[in-house]
Amino acid sequence: RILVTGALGQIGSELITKLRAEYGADNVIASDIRTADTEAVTGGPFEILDVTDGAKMNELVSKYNVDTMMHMAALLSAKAEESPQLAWHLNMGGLMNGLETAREHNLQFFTPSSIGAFGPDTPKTDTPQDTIQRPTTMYGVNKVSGELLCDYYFKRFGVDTRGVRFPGLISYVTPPGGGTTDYAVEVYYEALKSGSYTSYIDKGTYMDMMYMPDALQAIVDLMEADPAKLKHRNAFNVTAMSIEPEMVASEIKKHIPSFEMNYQPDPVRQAIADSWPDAIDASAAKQEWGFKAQHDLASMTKDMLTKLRTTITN
Ligand code: VAH
Repeated sequence: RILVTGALGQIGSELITKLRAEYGADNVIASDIRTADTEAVTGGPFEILDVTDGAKMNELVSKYNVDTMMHMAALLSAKAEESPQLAWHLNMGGLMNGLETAREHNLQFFTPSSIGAFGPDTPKTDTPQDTIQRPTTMYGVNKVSGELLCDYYFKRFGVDTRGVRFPGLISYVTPPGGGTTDYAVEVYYEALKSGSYTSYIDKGTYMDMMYMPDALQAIVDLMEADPAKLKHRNAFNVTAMSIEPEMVASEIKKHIPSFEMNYQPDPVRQAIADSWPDAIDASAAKQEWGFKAQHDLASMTKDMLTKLRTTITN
């Protein structure tokens, strides 16, 4: 049985649907600090859980006889920059509780890291799996600390911790809440709603991205991978495309020729984006557990616009 924290979040809400389809609704326990009328809450077991409450987390693992935890609850990069103290408390406190619970109950453990774990001193292109990680954001500091802590729990206590460094994730289901890569999601909504979008990230700013279905598949594949083949654990570089706003705009124009993209960079998020790599190298993930992304910018754009068209007009 799998316990998912942050089940109403950007990744969690879709991860729940995928896991329930794959392993059975009753075997996936969704949890979040709040409740909502969504599939995560209504489609199977759901519990209110504030991840900074380690005792409650522990109780839930016993109650449902959980053997795997997917710890998704976190504050994203831009939000973390607004409230660095809260970010440390939630991102690190929650992770520590997750790892301690995993140690006590011998759980398999997944938590996502991010391209935010890199910083301005990291090689910008072909960013290697093992490289300099000196991020300049609170989110990045949390992610590097989290990677180290997860590796520590594996080496010291034998907890089966696994993770990926996600790039910006794009989806038509749950909007992200306060990340730096959110422009690449918002642009599709605005293209359909108003025919134009003003990007807070400047043209020419390259970042890695991935379509949500590929991200969810990566989680499942990594968790099912043969541990004997894993040389790395926390966390694997994964990416599907390295893109900048103009590329997204011209891809959208193929479907909506009148679409207009404007720019009004937001200094905070632009600085965060500038400190991250342009294009990371995912070869370790490919070699060690067969990572593969199905979608590129063209197929993702087509699918996003088709799917959003039905949600927005309904
Ligand atoms: C953020 N989408 O912008 C997240 C992510 C790749 C960055 O971790 O905060």
